[in-house]
Amino acid sequence: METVILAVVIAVVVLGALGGLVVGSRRKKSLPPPPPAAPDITAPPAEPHVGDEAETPRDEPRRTIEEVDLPGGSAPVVVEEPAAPEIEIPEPTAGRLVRLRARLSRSQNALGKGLLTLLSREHLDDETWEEIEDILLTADVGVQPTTELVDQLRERVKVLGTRTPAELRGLLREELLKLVGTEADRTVKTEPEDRKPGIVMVVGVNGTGKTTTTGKLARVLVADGRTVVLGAADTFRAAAADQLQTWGERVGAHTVRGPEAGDPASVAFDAVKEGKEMGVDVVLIDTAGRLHTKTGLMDELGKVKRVVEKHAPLDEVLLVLDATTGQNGLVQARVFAEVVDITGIVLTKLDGTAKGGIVIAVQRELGVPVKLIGLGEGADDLAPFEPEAFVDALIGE
Ligand SMILES: Nc1nc2c(ncn2[C@@H]2O[C@H](COP(=O)(O)OP(=O)(O)OP(=O)(O)O)[C@@H](O)[C@H]2O)c(=O)[nH]1
Ligand SMILES: [Mg+2]
Repeated sequence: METVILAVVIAVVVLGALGGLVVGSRRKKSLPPPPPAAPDITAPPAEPHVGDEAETPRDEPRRTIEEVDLPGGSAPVVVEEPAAPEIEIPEPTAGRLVRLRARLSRSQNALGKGLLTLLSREHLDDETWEEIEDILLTADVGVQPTTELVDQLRERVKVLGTRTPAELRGLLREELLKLVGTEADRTVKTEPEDRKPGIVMVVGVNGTGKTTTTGKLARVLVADGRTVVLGAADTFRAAAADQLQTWGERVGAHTVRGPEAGDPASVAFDAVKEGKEMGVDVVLIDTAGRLHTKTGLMDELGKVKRVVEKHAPLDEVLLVLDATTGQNGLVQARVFAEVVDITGIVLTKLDGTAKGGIVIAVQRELGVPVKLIGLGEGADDLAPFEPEAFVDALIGE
């Protein structure tokens, strides 16, 4: 009899402990599932009940306590809503070049200061004029524009007679502005009058800053209240489309992408198609970097343009040139211009070079204006090109 009482007590204690675990698990979800109960050989065989046969056999795998859906909302949340990406508000575009001017002058000042110092010399002999020429050539202004500038300056300095620093600065500013040009229309054409969306394609050799520029430009447009679709027509690398998409997501712009190593022309075509369907204002197409010397790749670019133009003519074809590559940029520019009609130049990385004179040289080469300049890796470090602000940055204030 005593054994029976002892067995009952043990059974009650075991059950109580189990019950405690269950209750505990309601409060604290991190508890591990209980160890499987040892078969109680001392307990008396339980009376059979109706429906016992229908019970789940004991040796079948069963849900652990952790998996049981408990009342009271303490069950683990299985489907987690992905956090909506935070949409950034890009900086306003007005006055960007003025804001970024310090970046430009940091590397360009050598040009302006050097010229002004030389021009202030008491005797402007041939040697001094040669030094002035050298400075301009080093800054990548190019031979022809340099000659013109020096001839003009020589003439005007002679007429001027005595020279104050302010006068010299004024002369230099005027002559540089003449070379840079103040007449050209430098607006990036994104909104044709008769249809939507505007179509912009970005081209250039490897690593010049095409994707970055496309992303920055999307931000500029969004900041100005436009809606944008991005076309990832760089199908060479999967990472390229990801890179563009990341830029798009930051400002809430949709990115159209295709399979890796797919046909870039068809991605570009689809991007415009989706842009039309979505009714957005502008479609920006990023293309793969390609060496101007590889004819196959250049032909492919021509095809991208032709295929997109089944929708509508391109409003802008922007050639992205890395300012630090200097004169080599001119050769690239020439070849790209032959394959796709370039309508504007973006000069990137002007924050890291004293070769700002390339602005003058490349415009001459193509007869196409510089429309945008890149002044850093930051998301809003792209500025509309303003000749006055640029020249002021070159020669310092
Ligand atoms: N300092 C500076 N860096 C820049 C500027 N524009 C782009 N870059 C950097 O240049 C590098 C290349 O930029 P991407 O936009 O990937 O160049 P890409 O032309 O798309 O390159 P591919 O697609 O490989 O041909 C990145 O590290 C950019 O951050 C700029 O204006 N200033
Ligand atoms: Mg790229």
